Amino acid sequence: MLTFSRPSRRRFLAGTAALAGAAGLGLATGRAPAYGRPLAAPAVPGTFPDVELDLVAAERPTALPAFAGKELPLWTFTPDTWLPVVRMPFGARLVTTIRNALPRPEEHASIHWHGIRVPNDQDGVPYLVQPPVFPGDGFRYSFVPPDTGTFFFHTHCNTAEHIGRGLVGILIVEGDATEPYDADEVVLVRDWRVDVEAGVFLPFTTNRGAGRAGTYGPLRTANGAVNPEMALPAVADCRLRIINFDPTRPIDLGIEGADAAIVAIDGVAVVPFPLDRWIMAPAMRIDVVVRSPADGAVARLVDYRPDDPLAIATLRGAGEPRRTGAFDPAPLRASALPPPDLVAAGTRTITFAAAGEGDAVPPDDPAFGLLGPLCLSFNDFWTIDARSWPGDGHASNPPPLAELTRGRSYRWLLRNTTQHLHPIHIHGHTFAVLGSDKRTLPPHHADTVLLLADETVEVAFVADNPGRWMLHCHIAEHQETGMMAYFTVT
Ligand SMILES: [Cu+2]
Repeated sequence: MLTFSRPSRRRFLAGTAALAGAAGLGLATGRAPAYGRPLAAPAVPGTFPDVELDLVAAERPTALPAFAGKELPLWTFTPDTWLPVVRMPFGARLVTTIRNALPRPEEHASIHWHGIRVPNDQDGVPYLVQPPVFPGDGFRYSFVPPDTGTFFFHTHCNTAEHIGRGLVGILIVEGDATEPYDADEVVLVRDWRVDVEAGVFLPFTTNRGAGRAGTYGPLRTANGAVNPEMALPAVADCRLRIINFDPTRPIDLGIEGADAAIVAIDGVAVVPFPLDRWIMAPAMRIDVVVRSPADGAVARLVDYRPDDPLAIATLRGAGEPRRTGAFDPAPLRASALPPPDLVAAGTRTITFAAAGEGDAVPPDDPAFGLLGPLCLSFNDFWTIDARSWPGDGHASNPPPLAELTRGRSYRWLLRNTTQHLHPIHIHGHTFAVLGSDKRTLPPHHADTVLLLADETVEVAFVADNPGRWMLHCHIAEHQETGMMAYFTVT
């Protein structure tokens, strides 16, 4: 059995001095980067032919490597692979047709382009911005992604089951590299709610899980395999696009046996800093540059969150060394996100809480059918500003959480009063993360901001994208049991 040392948490804890020195609202920000090179100028979109993407959401029995030879009824977007990875040049238009061939009547499926600042009618949230796409029907999306980076797409209803059955694709908008890396790989980390012996899915959601941290899967994988070995060129600077696409489980990611730097968070470039440990809750991404091991040697991506740290994937070097000299990862191109005006910004605290007094503690009975085919949830365990999303999925929209003025900046204090963590995802915009009252965070942007237990994180953004936009927890069971809201920009 593998054992791992535990790197220090020092880098992530906000000490008294850091808090005392922080500006503004007294939140801790900033961390000195360990590598010298600054971000390059933003990428300039080029002129390219349209990128055509044809998706058919359907049930396709699939024997992933992790399933020990058993086929399970995955739901996927393409017949070729359970995990389509679309790479497109910056400036091209993505034209997607989706046909819904899911096997259950009323199981609708539109596509949300997570992290991409699309026009509102392309955002894929059923009822809020487009009609639901029922089995037998289709829909066409057409937009030019305005940013480079690592994104993904998925449906936006009954997501605990849709994600649980595998329905996801990766979208990479290229053009952010300043010099070529020696490799560029996707590492999608997730559980499966699978009984491997029996070759069956376990219930995708339970009341007990939905009212607490969520229902974890017992089968932990990267790219569909348990601790897969990934071959990388030896002694090379390799880009890994690491995506947590679990419905529920956060990981505390680190690396053993190699130098590695975080170069982007949620697709947005950051000045490279060492990957020590980085907590990634569902939907969060980091782009990492790792100096791969020598020929035949290995390094490991590790989740330090369990009591016994777990190897997520093994990186094996192969061939002649590609690099010499000290590790100094090439930075990416800076984002062109609009900088919020922090002085003129409208400010507000938004509170994420459990419904009722104290923590949400539902009955312990197993809950098959907690969610119905219309993304119905019959339980309200969680609230945003004291209000649960109504218990009928997206079908009847409550009043908006906030009505924002187009072009204005906003500073939000996202306050978690619960003992569980919540990754809060914003649609149509990207947050500048200003600081936390619990941790020292590097300056960065994110479309999915992690709130630890009892943590408050300050974010800011320019409300420059008109429409109706979701703000919700990306733990699928929390989203579906109340922790979901929307705001308007007009
Ligand atoms: Cu949550």
